[in-house]
Amino acid sequence: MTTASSPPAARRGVHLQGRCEEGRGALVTVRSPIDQAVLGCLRLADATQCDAALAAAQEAFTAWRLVPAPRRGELVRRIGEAVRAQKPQLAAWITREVGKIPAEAEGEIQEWIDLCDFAVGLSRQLHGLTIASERPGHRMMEQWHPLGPVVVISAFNFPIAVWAWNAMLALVCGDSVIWKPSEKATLCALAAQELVAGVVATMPEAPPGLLALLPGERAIGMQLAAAPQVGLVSATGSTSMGRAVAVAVAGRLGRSLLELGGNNALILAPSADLDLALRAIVFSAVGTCGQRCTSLRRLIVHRSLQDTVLRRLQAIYAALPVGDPRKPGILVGPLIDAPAVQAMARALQAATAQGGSVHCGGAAPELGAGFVRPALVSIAATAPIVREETFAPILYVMPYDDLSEAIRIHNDVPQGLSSALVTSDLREAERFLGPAGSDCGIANINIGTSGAEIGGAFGGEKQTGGGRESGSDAWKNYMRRTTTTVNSSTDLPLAQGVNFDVSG
Ligand code: UN1
Repeated sequence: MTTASSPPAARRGVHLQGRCEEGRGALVTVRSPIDQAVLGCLRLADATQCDAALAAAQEAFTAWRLVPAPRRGELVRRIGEAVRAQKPQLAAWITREVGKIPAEAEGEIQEWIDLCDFAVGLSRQLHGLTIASERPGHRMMEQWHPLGPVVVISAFNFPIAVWAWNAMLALVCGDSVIWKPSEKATLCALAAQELVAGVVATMPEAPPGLLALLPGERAIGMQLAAAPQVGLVSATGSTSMGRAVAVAVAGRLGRSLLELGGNNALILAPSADLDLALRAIVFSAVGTCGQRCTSLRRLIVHRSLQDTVLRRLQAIYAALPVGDPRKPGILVGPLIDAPAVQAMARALQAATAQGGSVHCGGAAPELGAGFVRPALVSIAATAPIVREETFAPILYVMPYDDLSEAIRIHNDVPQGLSSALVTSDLREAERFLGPAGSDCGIANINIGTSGAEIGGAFGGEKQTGGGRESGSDAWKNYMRRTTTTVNSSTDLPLAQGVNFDVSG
């Protein structure tokens, strides 16, 4: 366990190349998915350390909530400066530990920087409303107050950005944060934690325990989710993980914010600009080796375009530079681990068994154990496999004849994160964006499904979990609202005209 307040001697344990003995749980060895090189080893936190972090976060919260919000923003401003200065080093950790190409790893750190800028502005805009009262001499208003310690459970695929979306907002909102990163991306978390710990040390108002890191196994996540003093549990990852967290939080009537699986589709209409569409499709389908929640998994293509699009996609896929992401020009790095490679193989087998044709793609052991080539699969929209999210670069291609059918196919999956329509037809675009169109939290026109900016609310419906993180009014998740009525008159009129006269 590390907290921002850890004495320097303890923080020295957070050495990324070597062993970190600070935890008291299991000792894990971290290997790079690129070449299985050992990057370091660290001890995970145990249950006692989890309890200690919870107590420290509660204490930190009671102090931090009283620091004026713009001063809280000052801490985030300083964090943003430090992240700018260390962007290449942080991005390099993402490349080494989860295999992202440098451009995407730097993009992830840029999301942290952007979120800092957003949160600093927000620290002077945590606005409530004033509301007209029906009673003379009365005034109504809403206020937003800090909520409590926030637990962030993050996934390996955005090992820093998704924590940052949550943590930077939580900080300006007056909350303390405990971060349980993915077991597959602990070193990225240690690098980010070391940075914020250094910044917290520059600000006397920032209390010990304000930002804690608890690398741990599933049991630690569940212990955090069940803790009654936690104001919000924000969890990103698989639907099964999210369901377990949601049940634990609901069991104590707590608040959760879930960003879970996606099964994102793009509808390619006859009027589409095909060159633009192909670039959008390929970036969304193969970027991050298909391991974004927003990755494009289903291409619903108008039947008149199907042959041309498949031919052009096959040519692009055949030339895709797959390999060691540290080499120049590579666009697709490895999958995170061997189980991910096996899951991709299983999905391709299922697709074939269900009548699909695999045009290209699959394991590429000649490049290294974790490498795969992105797959293109022609398949019927009714095949059960297309309803599942496989965290790998598989693009299922299916035809449609009219837009109503395309939207029906589009929405006929359990998940509801991101969606796109490529069209030059305004009427089609507005139908897709309207109430009977895409049922996802993100609906795009003439761009792909992935690569959202931080300014919008990020998240989705159905099994994606319903949460919204990052921009827009997502900050309200991290605060509690009070509705207040102030009576400055000498009378006590009751609302709704109720008479309730008492004598005496
Ligand atoms: C995720 O995969 O959990 O929109 C987050 C995107 C990124 C964030 C993805 N900005 O693809």
